[in-house]
Amino acid sequence: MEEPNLEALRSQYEILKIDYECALRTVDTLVTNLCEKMRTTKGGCPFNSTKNRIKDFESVVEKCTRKGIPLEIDAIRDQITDIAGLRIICPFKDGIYKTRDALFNSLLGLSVLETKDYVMSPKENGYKSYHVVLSVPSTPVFVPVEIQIRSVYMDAWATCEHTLCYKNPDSTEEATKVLKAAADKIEEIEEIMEQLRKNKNPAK
Ligand code: 0O2
Repeated sequence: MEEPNLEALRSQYEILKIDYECALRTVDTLVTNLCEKMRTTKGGCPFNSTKNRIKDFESVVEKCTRKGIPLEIDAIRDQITDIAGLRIICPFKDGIYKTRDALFNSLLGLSVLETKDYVMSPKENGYKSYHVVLSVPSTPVFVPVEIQIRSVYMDAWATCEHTLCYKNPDSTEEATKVLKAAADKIEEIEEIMEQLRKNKNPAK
C-alpha cells in the first residue's frame, strides 16, 4: 500500500479546518447567548465555563490510526465528527441535563446528528460526559461540531485520565484500575456536594 503523504495531508487539513472554525464560532455564540438568557431565569445558568478547540493535525492522525480511518482528507471530513469541539462545564451534575434541554430548545434550526450519554452509561474506564454532535452551517457546507457537557468533577477526572491513560501508549492495566477507582471516589464526592446543594436550596 502507498505511504500517505503526511505533509500534503497537513496542508489540506489546514484548509479544511477553516470551515470548522467558522462553525465553532457559531456554536460558541449560541452557547454564550443561551447562558445570558438563562441567567435571568429562576435557576440561573447551569454552567460556569466553556472551552473550545479545533483538533490539531497530530491528534487527527492519531485518531485515524486508532480507528482505522484512511489518512485521506475525504475520510477525515466524513468520519471524524469532533474536529470542532466545545466543552461545557457545570458546577453540579444536574446542570448537565438542564444545559442539554436548554440547548435542544435553542437550536435555531441546527440539527442533532448524534448523542452519546456517558453520564447515564459511563464508559468501562469510568469516563463520564454527555456528547452531542450538531450539524452546523459554514457556508456553503454543513460541518459537525461536537459539544461535550460534563460536571467539574467529571472534567477533572477526564483531564487527568486523558494524559495518564487515554492518550498514553505506555499506560498500564494497573493505571486503568486506579483511575476507575478514582472515578468511583469522585462520584461519591459529587453526590455529597449535590446533596448539600439540594438541602441548602431545595427549590433548584
Ligand atoms: P481528544 O484529544 O480529546 O480530542 P472514541 O472512539 O471513544 O475515541 P468517538 O467515537 O470519536 O471516540 O466518539 P466519542 O465517544 O464521542 O469520543 C470523542 C471524544 O470524547 C474524545 O475525543 C475525547 O475528547 C472524549 N473521550 C471519549 N472517551 C474518552 C475517555 O475514555 N477518556 C477521556 N479522557 N476522554 C474521552 P478524541 O479525539 O478521542 O480525543
